[in-house]
Amino acid sequence: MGLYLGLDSSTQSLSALVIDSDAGRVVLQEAVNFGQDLPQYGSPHGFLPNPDPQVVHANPLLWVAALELLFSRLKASGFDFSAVRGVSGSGQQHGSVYLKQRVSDAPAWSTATPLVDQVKPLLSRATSPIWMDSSTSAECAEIAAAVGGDSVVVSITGSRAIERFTGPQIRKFWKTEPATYAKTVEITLVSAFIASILIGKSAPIDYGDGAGMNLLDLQSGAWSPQLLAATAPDLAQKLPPAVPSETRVGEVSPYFVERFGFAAGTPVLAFTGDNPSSLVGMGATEPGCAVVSLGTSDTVFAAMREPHTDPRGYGHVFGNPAGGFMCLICFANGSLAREEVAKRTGLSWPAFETAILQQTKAGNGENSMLPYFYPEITPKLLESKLELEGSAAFRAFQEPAANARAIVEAQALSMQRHSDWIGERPRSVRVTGGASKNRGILQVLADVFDARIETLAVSNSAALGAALRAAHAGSGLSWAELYARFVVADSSVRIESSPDAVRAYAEPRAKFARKMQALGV
Ligand code: XUL
Repeated sequence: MGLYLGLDSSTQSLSALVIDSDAGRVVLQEAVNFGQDLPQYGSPHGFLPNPDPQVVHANPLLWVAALELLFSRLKASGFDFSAVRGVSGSGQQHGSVYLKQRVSDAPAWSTATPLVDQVKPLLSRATSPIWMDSSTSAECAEIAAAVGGDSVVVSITGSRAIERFTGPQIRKFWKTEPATYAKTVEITLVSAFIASILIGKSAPIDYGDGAGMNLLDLQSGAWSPQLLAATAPDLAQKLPPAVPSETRVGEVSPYFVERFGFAAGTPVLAFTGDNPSSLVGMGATEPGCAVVSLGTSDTVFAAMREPHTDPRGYGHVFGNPAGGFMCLICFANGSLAREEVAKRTGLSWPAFETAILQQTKAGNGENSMLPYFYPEITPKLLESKLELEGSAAFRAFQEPAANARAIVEAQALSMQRHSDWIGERPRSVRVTGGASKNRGILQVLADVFDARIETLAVSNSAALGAALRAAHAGSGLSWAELYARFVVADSSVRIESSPDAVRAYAEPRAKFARKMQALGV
């Protein structure tokens, strides 16, 4: 039996998924929800409330506590950790953790004390800026200016200098807290931080996640001296090395062997970002397959043979964990915006689906929405921008069905517009993430993209991707063999576009484009 464990530390939860690579079976799935299961961290959605909507930080100890809780639950349920042949994982991208002692230089984890208490003294900074933070516009401009403009940043790193990316966040930290920056000996990503906890050593950063820092030279695979210098002093010494995603970074530390019963020497493969991991979990590591992920953030991504970049400047190029590159566009107003509409209209989630499928029509009559309840990444809006156009009741969120359709249509139109630079129009789109269970949303995506929609039997594609990566490294099975066993379409979901609905979106699409132009984005 070849069991492989995949972990995904996302914005709101930490999940585990175990596969049996020989039997082609998902053996278990379990998750810890940060807000519900660890309320003592005061982070109902996984991050710390802040009066400034542009500043979004999380407590990195919450992620450590979640790991310990998740493993305790698995052990209590009778799971035999000693059967695990390899582990990998993924994390929300861009978020950074600041240490005044490297994990490699810290005492070995002791089973006599909770892990959180042993990690706390290593932190130089109590909080971690995460991907939702948009407070670094000044630093982005400074970095771009220092290297000769945004086009230079794009040509080296695959993205413009972007607010949530780690480099601009590090620069802001250096500018605002220079003494603490000087004391910091290691700056790592969420993914590599969790890997470090697991192996009890400082884990390297993989190309998939490392490309979301505005620091990695995509062609050489090394930190770019130009961007390091433009970001903050002595940064080269503070970053772990960047490595290919298939690197074995260590083995599960004795702490986890003793406490949970892992076999000594269980290998750990480099962790990566949640989106690169999902690319694997969706079986989309070869070009030609577009993926829409509907989570806290919505993302659109696809594998790329050669890196090419978004002329509007919103899209990114990251490392593809199976080799080569992937492109990604990220929308911050994902599920939190959908939930906000559900809250304001009093619609339950099933009613939200019925509203779209049965009570409203493609194009939504005279009703439309600019759907930015929060600052947005794509298009870049540093402040919320919520505009409703239509009947008075609709504008007051008192036409629940039309309000539900409006947010979903606006999000789909935005995804389509902002992914047009990827290339060919996709004939089929694979959809994943919590909201991919909502057939109303899937139908709108089918009609806006004029594409067939597929969902997969396993919806946690990031955790599945992590387990598949561990299995690819450990089992000798090829990607094709693993995909044939685990990337299985959900045969109950067959959603095709409807020609009438496709036609009905011509005018809303043009109107959405006009709104974007009016905003200058
Ligand atoms: C991608 C991004 C988000 C986070 C969320 O660039 O910022 O999708 O990875 O987990």
